[in-house]
Amino acid sequence: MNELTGALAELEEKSVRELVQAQLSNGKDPMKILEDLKVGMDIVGQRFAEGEYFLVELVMSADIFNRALDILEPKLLEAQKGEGKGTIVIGTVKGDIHYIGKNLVVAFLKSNGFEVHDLGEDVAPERFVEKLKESGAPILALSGLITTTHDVMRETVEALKSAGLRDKVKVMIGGCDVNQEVVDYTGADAFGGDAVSAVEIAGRFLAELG
Ligand code: B12
Repeated sequence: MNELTGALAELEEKSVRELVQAQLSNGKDPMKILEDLKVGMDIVGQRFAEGEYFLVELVMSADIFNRALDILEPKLLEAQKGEGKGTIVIGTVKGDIHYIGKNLVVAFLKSNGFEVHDLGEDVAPERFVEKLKESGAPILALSGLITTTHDVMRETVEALKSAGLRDKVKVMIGGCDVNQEVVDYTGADAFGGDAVSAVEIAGRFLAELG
């Protein structure tokens, strides 16, 4: 575990901020810094699952990560200046309030030129359908960090079918424990592991839709 990952795992806010500043000043790739922070969050999650950390530590980790992101985000987005032309509806699905990763995906998509309708967290399938109809967006992006959200993602894809939208809208999913098996289970079209892949998938979807 490197120093930055360790500082986040130990919830040392001041060290995290100082390390991020110092590493940026030394020219370290902001994407690598983000990866180290993400690994730190995964360790916090593991410690929570093992009973070493409690909800208060999860909340603290989110706060520390967000503060680090305030420093990092402008640099991260500098490298993300694409010409995406499509419209995307995104949200964290019903029953889930995790938004840090989803917000990063939103920032990367916007920075790459996509028009993004972010419905926030705990979003019901009907709300996604409503926004897709209203905006005419050809892409839906669903985020979910808890495993119970896989069922909700599936319900959301079903709701698209019932609304007659499934052949007009491509669906990508992402979050914790999301893989091809979950794509198959939910009926989505693709999954992405990070914000960069969300941008790549969106571009691919648009090309496929013609
Ligand atoms: C911080 C945190 C919280 C914070 C969230 C703050 C907030 N509002 O966002 C708080 C304290 C609120 C929280 C609450 C809970 N949490 Co929590 N949390 C975490 C933690 C530690 C980090 C999540 C995070 O922000 N990571 C950093 C971001 C940058 O990464 P990310 O979210 O994965 O996003 C990236 C990718 O996944 C991807 N991505 C994300 N979305 C999408 C979408 C698309 C379309 C694409 C392509 C890509 C993509 O791109 C992002 C950028 O790289 C995780 C541990 C973990 N391993 O993730 C647990 C974790 C997700 N939480 C967990 C749990 C259990 C809970 C609670 C149920 C705890 C409780 N008993 O109340 C509640 C859930 C309440 C609810 N109904 O949602 C579990 C879930 C277990 C499971 N598999 O079901 C985890 C995995 C911890 C664990 N190991 O036990 N949590």
